[in-house]
Amino acid sequence: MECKTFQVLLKSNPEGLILQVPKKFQLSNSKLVSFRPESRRRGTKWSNLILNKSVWCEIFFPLLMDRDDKEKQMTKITIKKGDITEENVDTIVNAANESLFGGGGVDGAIHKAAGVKLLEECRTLNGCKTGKAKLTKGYNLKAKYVIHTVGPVWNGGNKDESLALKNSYLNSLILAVKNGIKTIAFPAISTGVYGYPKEAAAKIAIKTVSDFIREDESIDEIVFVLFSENDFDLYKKLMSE
Ligand code: AR6
Repeated sequence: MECKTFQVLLKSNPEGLILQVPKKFQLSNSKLVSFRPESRRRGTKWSNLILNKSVWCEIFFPLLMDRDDKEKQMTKITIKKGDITEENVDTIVNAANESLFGGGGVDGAIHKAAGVKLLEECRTLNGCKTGKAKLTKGYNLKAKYVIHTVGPVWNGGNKDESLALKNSYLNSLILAVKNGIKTIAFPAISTGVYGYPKEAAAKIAIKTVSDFIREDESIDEIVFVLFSENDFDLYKKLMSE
């Protein structure tokens, strides 16, 4: 008989003992066949089942049913080479400046494609601090919304630029979730006019997004839209590591 082992974790709480199994599986019944202490593996999503044992366990494959439907609901991260203004997603993210009054680069392209109404709405927002994010409608864009975030200006790396860049991605994702957004496209924030080194910025972008979707599965798809072939190749390389 084919046998596969999975880590499960038991936790004590006032209701009894909670068995956590990787989220893609559910137990078809609760027969546990052997027990083994293990350290918790990073990067696995867990779901809870109430059981009456208090140790790590191995479970035979026939006792598990693959939850294909659940798996499909997990957030997908994709990369694409192209112009973010063309993206057919719920929201695109703009790499803006603190005034939110438009500018060059992706900001200029987004304002041009969305039309003057975007600038009118941006004028009502009182700007946006570095690392924060604000939401507007998308107007003439395919995207229903634009999330405007302000990445850090690169200043040599000793001015908390990495934290500010992480916050730009994180606050954009938090705002997206608050607004029920299911699909979101990001440009490579801060890596143009603001001069953030591309590889360091890409690592922060990928890590922040990956960490976020481990905790929150409500977004269906996150797309990194890279404007140049080089940026696309860089993300491709980092995503495969
Ligand atoms: N689609 C996708 N990515 C793009 C597009 C596009 N249409 N156009 C440029 N990029 P930047 P920053 C890429 O300079 O560094 C503005 O003036 C570009 O190749 O747009 O955060 C704002 O008003 C680069 O990889 O944004 C601010 O003042 C990335 O988008 C300042 O620039 C970001 O480059 C913000 O600078």
